[in-house]
Amino acid sequence: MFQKILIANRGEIALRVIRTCKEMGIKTVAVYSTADRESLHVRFADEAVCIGPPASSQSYLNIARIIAACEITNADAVHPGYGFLSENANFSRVCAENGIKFIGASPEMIDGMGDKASAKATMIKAGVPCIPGSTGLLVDLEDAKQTALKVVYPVILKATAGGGGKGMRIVWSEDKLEEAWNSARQESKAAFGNDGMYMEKYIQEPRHIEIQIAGDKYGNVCHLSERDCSIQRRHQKLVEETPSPFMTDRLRSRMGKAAIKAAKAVKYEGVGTVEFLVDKNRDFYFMEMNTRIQVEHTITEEVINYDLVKEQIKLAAGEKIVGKEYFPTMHAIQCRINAEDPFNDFRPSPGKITEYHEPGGHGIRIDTHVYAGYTIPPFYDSMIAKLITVAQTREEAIRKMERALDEYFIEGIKTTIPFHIQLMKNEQFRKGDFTTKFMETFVIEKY
Ligand code: MV4
Repeated sequence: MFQKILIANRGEIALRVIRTCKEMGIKTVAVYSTADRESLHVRFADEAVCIGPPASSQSYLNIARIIAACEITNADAVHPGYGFLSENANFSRVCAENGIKFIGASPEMIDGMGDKASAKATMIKAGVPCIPGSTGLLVDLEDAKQTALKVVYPVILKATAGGGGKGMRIVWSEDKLEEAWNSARQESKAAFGNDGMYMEKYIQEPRHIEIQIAGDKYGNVCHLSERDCSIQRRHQKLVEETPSPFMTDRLRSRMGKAAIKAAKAVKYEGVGTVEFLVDKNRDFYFMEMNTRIQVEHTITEEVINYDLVKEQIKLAAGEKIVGKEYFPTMHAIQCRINAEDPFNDFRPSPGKITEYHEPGGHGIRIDTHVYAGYTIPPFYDSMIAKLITVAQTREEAIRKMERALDEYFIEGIKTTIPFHIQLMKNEQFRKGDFTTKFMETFVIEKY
């Protein structure tokens, strides 16, 4: 097992990883930018190294400084959390070259899954259901036209280097194709330095359901059930839950098998997520594979009663999966509490938290790095806390969430708590009747 892990991240996830390391008897090193001196991850780690000024590019994304911090502290592994360098093939490679275990995917895996068209080709070959579309990259506009005629409109153009909806265009008819083709390529080139595009049939009102997987270096893979992440806005997830209200035993079994097939096809090691789109007929399609611990891993932990970060560290150290099947009987929901103004187009609202009171009691979990007197810096992600409820049924988990949101007081800044309070009361949400389009029509009442 590792002696000392450096956490190449900040905020709640840095704290989350430190907590598990402590429980495992592993020493921890925090790294921080000058904007994060007062952050809890700095205080709770055994050691802390300042790695630069506030800008992420000069601190949390600065590979040379993070490797130097590993060397001066003698850390033998790095946990990258999510975001930042967690899916950076170059960082994974540099860690390996310096004899530091990267607790995440290999450079080859990150590159292979990061290129969406080639990831899809791999999955088609492995027999994982994928959305009908182009075979690999589109050569030119003419190729796009011909492909669209076969796929049948509406179609969607996607950037092969994409993610988070960048370089993506829905095209409803041929007369709109040229403009979409040009603007998607331009956007993709600017964002990723790569304008490779592929095409798919556009699935109109899908749900986003993902399967948590874990694989060991001996080729064993298991799945740990699903998470429904359909409630999102501009590709930012707002609420996640498990089980999905749309799930059936049969669908879970089919999606679980497909996720395991996907992971085995690439010899996946560690914890990961296979994302699927699920249409109204419960047909499902591979979208992408995430090679990191995700923000929403918490709800899976609550229903399977297992520490996924601990599992991740053990798998990275070469331990074997104890072949288990999970049959979750509980329901968990997570609300992402962001420092944003929900009455003002979710505009970021950094600043000082003057008063802070968090809910407690049975079935409530809060993962956060904030406290009364803490100042949220304007340089990073606006998520400041994750509020998770777990109960026997979805109905109870929602009621518990309403109760917890009512008890949650964060003063001095705007937060998304009022939005979540309204969402929990929404009839469609309560019925579990939602798709990825839900937020396009959800109206937040101002008060
Ligand atoms: C799609 C789609 C419909 N049809 N592909 C959005 C992000 C990127 N990873 C894939 N995305 C989508 N791909 C086809 N063929 C709809 C989306 C999509 C979406 C997917 C998951 C969660 C939220 C979403 C919001 C808008 C669009």
